[in-house]
Order: sequence, then structure tokens, then C-alpha cells
Amino acid sequence: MTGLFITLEGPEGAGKSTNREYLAERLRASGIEVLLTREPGGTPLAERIREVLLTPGDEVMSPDAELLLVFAARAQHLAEVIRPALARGAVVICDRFTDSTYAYQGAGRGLSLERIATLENFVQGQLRPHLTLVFDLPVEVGLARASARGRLDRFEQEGRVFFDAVRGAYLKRAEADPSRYFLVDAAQPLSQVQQALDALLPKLLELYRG
Ligand code: T5A
Repeated sequence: MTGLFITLEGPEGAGKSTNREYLAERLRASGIEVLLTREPGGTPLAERIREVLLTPGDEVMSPDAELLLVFAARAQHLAEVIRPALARGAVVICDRFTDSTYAYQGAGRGLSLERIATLENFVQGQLRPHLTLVFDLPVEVGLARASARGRLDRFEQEGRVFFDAVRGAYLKRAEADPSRYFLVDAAQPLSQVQQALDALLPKLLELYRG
């Protein structure tokens, strides 16, 4: 049996972290093993790479170095956590995955999408998420939520143009493949966002049970 791979995506402050536990609990209530994880990160080594990626520093990180670090963390995460969990039949809910790379390193930094696709194939082989929830909201709303938490990480210090490109990339990817992507209006009050997730549960269970 192979499990179900669900990824949560979207710009800063969209509510991915807030809602991942909610979704996990709803699935666990149906007796399913759920593994919650995140990127960059998810293993001790990948979390160390996350620190490097998110911590602002004096030395400017080159976009290529950033891209390779993201995929290095992903390779470790896949080998140690995601693939084993899927192999034993769990539902894996991952807060960000390769759609973030297309959005941030591709649209945000302007790196070639073909190069990202090459690394995606190299690191992941055939593995792609079964379902991707894109939490979408106006850039200024997400940044206001993220800023309210205090110190900004290295990505959150980027400007409006960067985040407009990130949001646009998510919307474009979701539009191109409606069978895999599900858009969530993340600007709504939390209770309504969670109602939208509840409405999605039967589809998730159907996908899981095949
Ligand atoms: N990255 C990552 C890349 O560049 N390439 C990659 O390949 C990958 C995998 C990771 C960074 O790494 C980059 C992208 C990111 O910049 P992160 O901390 O994991 O950083 O991701 P962030 O998006 O920065 O995480 P945030 O915490 O900012 O966003 P979330 O998780 O979407 O939002 P959340 O749940 O923490 O909510 C933010 C605040 O809003 C409130 C919450 O209570 C919280 O205070 N909130 C709401 N308020 C009102 N109404 C709602 N509906 C709300 N939902 C949440």
C-alpha cells in the first residue's frame, strides 16, 4: 500500500501552519496514520539547512546556492521521512514542497523553471504530491500577518514585487492542473477556511482509500 502525499502551499502568512494540524486531526479521526512535516526541514539535517536558508546574514546568498540548498534539504527529507511514511501507507501532510521552489526560486528569484524541473526529477524521481492545497490571499494581508509575529526571516524581508511574483506563480500552477491543486481563500476568517477544509475531507478520504 502506498499512502497519500498532501502538500500545503501559499505565500507568507497564508495560514498553512495554522491549518495543517487541523487537517491532520480531521484525518486521524478517521483512523488514519498522519505524518505532519514541513520544508525546508523535517529531519535534523534538513532543519539545519533551513536555518541557513532562513537566517538573514551579511553575505548575500546566490540564487543558485539557495536553490541547491532547498533541494539538498528535500533529498534528505524524502529519504528519511517522506518516502518511508508513504511506503507504510501513511498520509503525509507537508507544509511547503517543490511548488514553493517554483514560486520562490523560480518566479521570485527568476531562476529557470527548466533547471528547477531537472532538479525535481533528479531528487524526487516520479514522486509528486497527490494533492496540493494552495492557501491564497492578497500579499499585503499575508505580510501583515507574518510581520505581526515579530522578526522577519530572510525571505520575509523581500519586497512587494517578489511576493506578487510568488503569488502569481502559485495561481498559475493551480490553474494549469485543477486535478491536483485545490485553492483555499485564505483571506477569510479562520472558521471559514476550516469549513473549506472540512468540505474537502471526503475527497481526501476517497483519494486515500483509492
Ligand atoms: N521556501 C521554502 C523557498 O524559498 N523554497 C522552497 O522550496 C521552500 C520549501 C519557509 C520559507 O522558505 C521559503 C518560503 C518561505 O519563505 P516558513 O516559515 O515555513 O518559511 O513559511 P512561511 O510561509 O513564512 O510561514 P508563515 O508562518 O509565515 O505562514 P503560514 O504558515 O502560511 O501562516 P501561519 O499559519 O503561521 O499564520 C500566520 C499568522 O496568521 C494568523 C495566524 O494565527 C498567525 O498569527 N492566521 C490568520 N489570521 C486571520 N485569519 C486567518 N484565516 C488566519 N490564518 C492564520
